[in-house]
Amino acid sequence: MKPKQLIAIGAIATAATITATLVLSPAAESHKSVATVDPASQTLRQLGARHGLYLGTAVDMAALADADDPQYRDIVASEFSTVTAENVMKWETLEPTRGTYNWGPADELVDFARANRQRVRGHVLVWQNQLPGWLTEGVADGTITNDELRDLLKKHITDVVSHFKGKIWQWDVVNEAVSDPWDTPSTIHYKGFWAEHLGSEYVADAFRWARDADRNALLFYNDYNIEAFGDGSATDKTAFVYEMVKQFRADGVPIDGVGSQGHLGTQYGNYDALQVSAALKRFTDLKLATAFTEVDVRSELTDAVVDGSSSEINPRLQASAANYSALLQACLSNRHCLSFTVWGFTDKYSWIPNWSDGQEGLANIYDEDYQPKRAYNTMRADLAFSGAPYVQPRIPQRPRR
Ligand code: 9MR
Repeated sequence: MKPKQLIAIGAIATAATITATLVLSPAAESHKSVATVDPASQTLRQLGARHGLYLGTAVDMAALADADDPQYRDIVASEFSTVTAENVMKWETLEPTRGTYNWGPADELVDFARANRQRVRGHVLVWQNQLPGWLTEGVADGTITNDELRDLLKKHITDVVSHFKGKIWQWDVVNEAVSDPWDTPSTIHYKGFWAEHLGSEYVADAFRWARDADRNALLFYNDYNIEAFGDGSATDKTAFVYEMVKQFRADGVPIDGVGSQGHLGTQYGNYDALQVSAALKRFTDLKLATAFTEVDVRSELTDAVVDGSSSEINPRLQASAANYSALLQACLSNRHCLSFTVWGFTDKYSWIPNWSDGQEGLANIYDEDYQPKRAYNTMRADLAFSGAPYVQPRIPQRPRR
């Protein structure tokens, strides 16, 4: 690629960063034709900017505020161009007491992002987990009827989206609304608190209410285990989500994108970039954007791993890196894949050990001491050595509807 063309791409994204960070190789200097980057000197966000791709992380606000752990804050600021609140934009945190909002921690993240020229993914407006006790208890004891519940959901979406209006790039409007093949029945269905009380129509309503409150934020449906299509049968979760959003498009429901979380485990084998890119293409052929929203790739912590056996640990780190790479390459292959967010960057604060009772871990791209792992370097290599014609810069505008 000629230096001139690279500068043109820089004009679309962040010209200053890109032109400043490109390094001409000695060969290019003599032939004036090829420009390469030195990935060893580039951060994820710098390398992503070459493609107009935003690299993100979920942020643990307690870690960000911890004065004894400045490295956490430094890495969030230097490596990433978009941030997601890991927990502080969830309903239980935002409205712990009915009618009294606690915006503080979420506002802090938005301010941090602004100071560091980062975009914010809003997570999450509607989910069956991390709901405030007053809401779930009120429904359980009958003091909140289903009609009132619907009104409360509308109010919640309206209040939250209005509060952050103009500050959120992408909202996860509805999260994890559909079941998994291991649930009963195994045929995929709408699951959880909201579907049980309001029926499946709440999903489309949530998008309409969010759009009414902020016409510029991109509105996403977000879920896990939708990285690739299965056999298209009634147990294929990706196919179910695809049909759902296709219907939304046909009905004029204001949805802009599908977030594929990317919570993977090395014990389940490796995805390859082509099958993941095929899935992204099917979604973007519906004129929807996509994003990877919560990527981490965990491993089983056998006794040997815990004891530090490198012959047990290394294959896990390699498999983890290969999965990060498959998702990132797929995202690079599709110009409507707008961002690639990891669900925390360091094993130090990962949700995995808690969730798995200490059975799984090693899921992130830095270890507990902030040493970058193979996955981090693999991601940088993917970003550094990818280019046209298969890798296209993102389109900066909103997707057409
Ligand atoms: O990482 C989050 C963890 O700290 C919380 O305890 C947990 C509660 O359910 O939620 C985690 O984040 C989830 C995200 O909001 C939605 N997708 C799955 C994530 C991992 O559970």
